[in-house]
Amino acid sequence: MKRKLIGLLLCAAMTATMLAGCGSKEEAPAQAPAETEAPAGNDAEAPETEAPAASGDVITIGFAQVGHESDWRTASTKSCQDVFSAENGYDLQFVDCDNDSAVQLEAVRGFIEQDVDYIIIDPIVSTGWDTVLTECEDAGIPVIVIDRTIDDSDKYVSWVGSNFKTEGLAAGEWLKAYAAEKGITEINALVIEGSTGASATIGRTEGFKEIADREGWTILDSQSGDFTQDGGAEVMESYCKSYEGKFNVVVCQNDNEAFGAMDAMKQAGVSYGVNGDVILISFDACSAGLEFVKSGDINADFECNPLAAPFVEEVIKTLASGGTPEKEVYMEEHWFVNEDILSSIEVNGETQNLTVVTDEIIAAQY
Ligand code: GZL
Repeated sequence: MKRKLIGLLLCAAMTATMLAGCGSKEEAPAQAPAETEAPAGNDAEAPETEAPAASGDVITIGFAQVGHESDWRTASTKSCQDVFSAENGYDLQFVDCDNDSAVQLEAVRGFIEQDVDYIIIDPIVSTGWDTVLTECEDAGIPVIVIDRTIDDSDKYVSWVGSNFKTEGLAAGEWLKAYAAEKGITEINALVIEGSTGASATIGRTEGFKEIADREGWTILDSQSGDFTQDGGAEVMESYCKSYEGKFNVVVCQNDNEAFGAMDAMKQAGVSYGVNGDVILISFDACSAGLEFVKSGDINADFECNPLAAPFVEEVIKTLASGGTPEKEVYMEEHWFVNEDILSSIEVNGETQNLTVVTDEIIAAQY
């Protein structure tokens, strides 16, 4: 009976969402659920509300997570484990897919077999999803996507995450404004990309390249460091040999790659950061990354908020009460810098503030 009811609610929600989705391209960052004030920094705490299991039934959730490759990923996993806990009335079936897409598809099929109530997916790559999402739909199990996007199917109820292209555009617009302030007229950049095929990689690469092309900058090379510290170190070591003395900007698509890149540049005798020869840009803005921004080793860090679980629970509560959740829920994010020489940048015609990193912000970050 429960499956049937959820199946009916899901069909109603999908139909209503598809109708509502047409033309609604508005993208307003999600505020922390009404019951909570997001504390300084960006830790949106789980809302103090009654979980949908108030009826006494335990809600089973299957969560197919990308892996354990970065600080960001650790925070994302913890966010879900904290919200979908036994004391909150959930049974969370968690699978760490270790960056392996085949394992991730198998995990989702396993959740269907287990007949869970909801499935959460953070898709390792953005394609190859329609078949398994159709199987979830046929089984009447609502799917909620977090973080990275699925680009070849819309058979899911909601997606909660970030606009990765906006993050890339913001990094480019900041670099343009920063270079002007510093009297830097020529940009020769090296990019360390995230995991190949991940929407976070695609979006950040696309956004930064759009500004680079507009400003006539040179991107000397762009290779994947797979969002890991080892990957960042390996690529940067190779870059220091191949492009010795030719680059003045390094863009790492997450903090862990930046940690590796710093080690490699140090080894190669290349100075970086606010007082160095190379401007270092990063993404994610985890606490460890912001420590390096505050020390001046990283010039700017573009946040990608991993704390999606409170917003996912809102989607589940809406569904459980027969409502139609938003198809897209954007997380609130900040652009962090070391120096206060710029207060804001223009991204897509919108003024976006820059935040100088403080100890309080670091303490409140993830
Ligand atoms: C982005 C997320 C990325 C992070 C990395 O939303 O998918 O994957 O930027 C993580 O740290 O590995």
